[in-house]
Amino acid sequence: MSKLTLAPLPYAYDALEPWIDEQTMRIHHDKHHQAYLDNLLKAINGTEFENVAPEKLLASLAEVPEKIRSAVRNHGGGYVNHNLFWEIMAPGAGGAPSGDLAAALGTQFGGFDSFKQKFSAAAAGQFGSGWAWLVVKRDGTLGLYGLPNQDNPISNGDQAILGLDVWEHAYYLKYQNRRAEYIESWWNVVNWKRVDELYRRAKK
Ligand code: MN3
Repeated sequence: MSKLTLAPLPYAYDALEPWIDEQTMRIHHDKHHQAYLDNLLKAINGTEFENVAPEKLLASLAEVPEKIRSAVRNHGGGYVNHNLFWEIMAPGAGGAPSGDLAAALGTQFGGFDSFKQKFSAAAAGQFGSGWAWLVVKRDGTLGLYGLPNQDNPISNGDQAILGLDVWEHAYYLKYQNRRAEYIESWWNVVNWKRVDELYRRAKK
């Protein structure tokens, strides 16, 4: 049996108000995230992969048997992606990063505002369900792109340090079809301290 569990949110359900509403956080974490975990467990329990970290499975999907590959990709991706999502947000956060990450964003994207604009555009332009990602590539440089569904950058060999969920379940209750407004609001809850930690860890 896999030992994976759903960690509680690192803050209260209403802590990200008014940017992300309590009901959305409750359903998103307790129902959607839980379902990704449940379905991942259904796929891997009783197989030789039940004690393999889902990140490791996502990093080498080709080696996962076809029978459970889609489940691992979609539900394992959903499980891993949301673990990151909760921790890169925090109440009273937002603003701009500092330190090494700020410098790298400046060099690679022409400054923080320009990075923000490009990341928002990737999130807004993701057709249908998916995520916008800021990643550290194998060579240590940053990358920015959107991916469909629950695909995680680790399947491309990249380490995600920031992700924005643009599935409708992430914003529809409060923002309905106004994805751009959700994206704009989301910047107010980005936990740059945590993103910078993930950046420095990924660079090692
Ligand atoms: Mn989601």
